[in-house]
Amino acid sequence: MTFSEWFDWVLREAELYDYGRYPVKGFGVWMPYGFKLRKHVIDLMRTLLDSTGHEEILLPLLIPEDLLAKESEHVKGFEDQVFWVTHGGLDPLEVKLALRPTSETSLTYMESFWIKSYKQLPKKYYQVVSIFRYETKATRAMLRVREVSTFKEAHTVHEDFKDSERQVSEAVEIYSKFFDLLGIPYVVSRRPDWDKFPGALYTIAFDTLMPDGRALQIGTVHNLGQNFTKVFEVKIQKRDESIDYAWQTSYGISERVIATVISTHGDEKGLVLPFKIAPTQVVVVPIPAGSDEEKKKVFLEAGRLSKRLENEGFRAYADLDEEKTPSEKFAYWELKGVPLRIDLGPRELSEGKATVFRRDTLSRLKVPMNELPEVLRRLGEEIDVNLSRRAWEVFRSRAAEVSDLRALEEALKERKCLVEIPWCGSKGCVDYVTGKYGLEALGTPLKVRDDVRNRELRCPVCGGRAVTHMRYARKY
Ligand code: A5A
Repeated sequence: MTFSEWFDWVLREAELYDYGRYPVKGFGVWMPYGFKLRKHVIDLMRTLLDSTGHEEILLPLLIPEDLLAKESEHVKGFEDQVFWVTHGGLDPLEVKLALRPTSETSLTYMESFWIKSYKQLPKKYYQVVSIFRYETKATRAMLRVREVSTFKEAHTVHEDFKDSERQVSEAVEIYSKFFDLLGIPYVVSRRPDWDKFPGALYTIAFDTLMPDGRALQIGTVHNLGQNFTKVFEVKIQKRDESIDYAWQTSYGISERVIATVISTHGDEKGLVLPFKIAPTQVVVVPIPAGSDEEKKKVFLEAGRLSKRLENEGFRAYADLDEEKTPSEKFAYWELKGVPLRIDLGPRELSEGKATVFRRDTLSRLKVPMNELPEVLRRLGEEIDVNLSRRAWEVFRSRAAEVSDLRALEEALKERKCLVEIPWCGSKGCVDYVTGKYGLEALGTPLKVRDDVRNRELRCPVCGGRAVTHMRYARKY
C-alpha cells in the first residue's frame, strides 16, 4: 500500500473525514471521531495562544473586492485562488465579495478604526475559521483543500520593526512548542524571497516530511512590515509623539497539522494517537468467560472501571457491545488509535490486576487495580514521548547535510528526502539544483551556521563563497 492509499484508507476506516464524495471538489467532511480529534488539536493551540496574550476574534467571511485589492502584491498572489460571491438572490452585486482566502485585508481595515496609539500595542488577535482557496495543484484530503476548515490565523500589530521581529520569534516558539507537543518533527526555514507570502517582508515556514518522503508546509510565520498598514492607513502615535504606520505579523496553521499527526504516528493497523489529543484515551474491553453470571460480572466491572477513570479525568470508554468478540474490539480500537486499552476478564478480576495494552508499542503489562489511574497517567506521558522520539528518529535519518553535488546525488540515492547544501545567495544556483534534481527549495536556516560564518564553505554550484545553506526537498 502506498502512503497515499494508506492515508485515504485510514481516514475512511477510522471514520475521521469523508473526502471526495461531497460534490464540491476540495471540500471535505469532518465526521464525529475526526471532529473530536480536531477539537483537541485546536484546544492545544488555543491554550498556547491564550497564555501568550493572544485574543480570539471572529471576522466576516466575505471581503469586498476593493478591500482585497488594496495591497497590490497580496491581491496578485491570491487573484487566481479566490472564490467570488457575485449575486444576492437574482441581483448581481454592485461590489463582488470574496470568500476570504486569508484575513490580512479585512482585519487591517478594522484595525484602522481600533488602533491609534503605541499604548495599545502589541495587539495579538487570532481566529479559527474556514478560508477558501481555489487551489489549482492537485487537491488532497486535509493536505490541500479548497475549503481550509481548520484555519487558525493569528494577526499582530506593533509599534516598530523591532517589536514585530520579537513577535516573529514568539510565534516560532509557540509553533515549535505546538508541534513538539504533538510529536511532529520539523525544520524551520526562512523561505526564499521569491516564495514568501504575498504582501509579506519575509516568510518563515515549518516543514515536516510525510511518509512518502515529500515535505509538507505545516505552518508559516510572516513579518508583514508596514505593507498592509500603509494602504489601510493604520497610523499610530509613537512614544516620541511622532505619527507612523504600525507594523504587523501574521501566522497560520491548518488541518495539515492533523493530517501530519495521523501520518507520522500511524501504522499498518491504523491510527496511533498521542495521548493528549486522543478522543478516547483509555478503552476498557470486557473479556467474558465462565458462567453466565461471571460474564455478567465482567461487563458490570468494565462499565464501573470506565466510569471510575472518567471521574479521574481520563477520556475513557467501556466497549460493552455484546454482539462483538473481544478480538473484533481489539482490531477496532487499534484502528481508532486509542493509546491505552484495558482488558478485563475473570482472571484480572480475581487477581485484582488489569491487563493494560499500549497501542504505540503493542505491548502488555499487568497493573494492580488501585494503581491504575496513576500508572495510566504515566503511560500516557510515556506514549507521547515515545511517539515523538520515534518520529524524530525517522525524520533525522531522512535528512542529510552535504557540501558538494556528488554527495547530494549519493544522498538522494540513499533515499534522503531533505538535503541541505551551502549556498552563495544567487537564485540561479537554486534553479540549477531544483531543475537538475527535481527538488524544490525550502529556504535557509534561521541562523547562519558557524562553518559559514567562518567563511570555510563554497556554493557547490558556482564555487562562490557560501553565505548560508539552502534546504531542498520534493514538496507537497
Ligand atoms: N494569513 C497567513 C497566516 C497565511 O494565510 N499564511 S499561509 O498562506 O501560509 O497559510 C498558513 C498555513 O495554512 C500554511 O502554512 C499551510 O500549512 C496551511 N494551508 C495553506 N493552504 C492550505 C490548503 N489549501 N489546504 C490545507 N492547508 C493549507
